[in-house]
Amino acid sequence: MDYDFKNIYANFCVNGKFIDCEPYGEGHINRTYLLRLQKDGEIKKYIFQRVNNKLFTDVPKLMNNIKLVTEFAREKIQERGGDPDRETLTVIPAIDGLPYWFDGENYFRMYLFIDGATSYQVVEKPEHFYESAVAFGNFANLLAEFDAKNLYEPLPRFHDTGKRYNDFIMSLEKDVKGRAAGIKSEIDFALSGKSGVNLIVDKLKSGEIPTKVTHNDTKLNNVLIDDVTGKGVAVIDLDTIMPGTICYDFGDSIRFGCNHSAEDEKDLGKVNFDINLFEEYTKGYFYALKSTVTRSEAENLALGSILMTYECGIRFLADYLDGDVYFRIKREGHNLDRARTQFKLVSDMEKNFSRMNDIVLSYYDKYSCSKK
Ligand code: ADP
Ligand code: GN1
Ligand code: MG
Repeated sequence: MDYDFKNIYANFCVNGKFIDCEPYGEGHINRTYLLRLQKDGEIKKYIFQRVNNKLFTDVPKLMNNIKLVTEFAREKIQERGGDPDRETLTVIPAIDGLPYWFDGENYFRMYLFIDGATSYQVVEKPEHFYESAVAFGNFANLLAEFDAKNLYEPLPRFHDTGKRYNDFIMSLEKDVKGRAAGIKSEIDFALSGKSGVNLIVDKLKSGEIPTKVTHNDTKLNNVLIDDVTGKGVAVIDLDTIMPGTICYDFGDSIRFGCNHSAEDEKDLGKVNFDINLFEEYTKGYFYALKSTVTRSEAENLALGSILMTYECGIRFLADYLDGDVYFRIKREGHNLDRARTQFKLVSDMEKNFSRMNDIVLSYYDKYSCSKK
């Protein structure tokens, strides 16, 4: 046990006898645990997290964002007759009323555990991927009605691929661990992407692509899929909700889900972009978003997929060069393995680019008629 959970959880508005608190899930950023308490003969489960306050430098403001978004979502879910305890995150307040507990060094937060649903690390059934697209699409619809003016921006320029490229160059120049010499082909691949890095950011700046409130971390393991119905239950991991573009949200889901291997697969022979899964996701996303997708967004969804995958690859590679200080690793070379899978997927997507665009535009045409 990493922390004195028995004492820390007592600072939250929950009651019950402590059973255990074990590491949970596969997130790369926060420390996540499943806390189990016993009350009246029943087991109560909670997600207990230590928020990464090296990255999120103002956790109180971050938690205020999450409170605002989840309270907004709760109301909508209730209006629709849904179950808000299951369909969105429920923040458990601390005894002082705040949505987190600060012990003088670390910030902790607690959510109701959403039971009977799974967070997948790889697409096991195309239907799950389709349903994840519907869930993220519905979430985007929900955020469209959310008043963004009180939203704090926790990680500015999070998906500014040009900035990510410059950060990569800095890591390469510093080469603090002396690792650059051993990864020449990966570095060359990263450098070869330079000309494309601003393609979407520039269109966002000019207004050609609309800025919307987006999730920004839409990988499959950030949506919970119901174990019985196979439908998306809840979109989770709300740390990065900020202004952005759906081209990035769509693209990040494609990056993670459109292949049959894990993000850190070592055998690149197993890493292949699957155009059929791409179509499944596109179908689900347009089904949920319908005519709210603009032509300029549709024209950039395939490009967003390549850019998100490339961006994630250069972030993993930069972190490998930096000595693995950002993404949590479980083995030597873990971030290098992750970068390699992303670069393999980028190459595959480039070969499929025109088919990807055709698929997106066919669904755009199908749903855009409701605009007329
Ligand atoms: P990170 O930012 O580190 O990715 P997440 O908030 O995504 O952290 O949590 C990590 C994992 O914990 C998720 O991928 C999911 O498996 C699980 N998880 C998080 N919140 C809940 C919840 N409320 N109910 C059930 N599982 C959850
Ligand atoms: C991180 O927190 P998690 O594991 O859901 C990262 C994303 C990356 C992703 C790669 C705040 O997501 O940007 O795309 O790893 N989150 C942050 O798997 O940096
Ligand atoms: Mg996560």
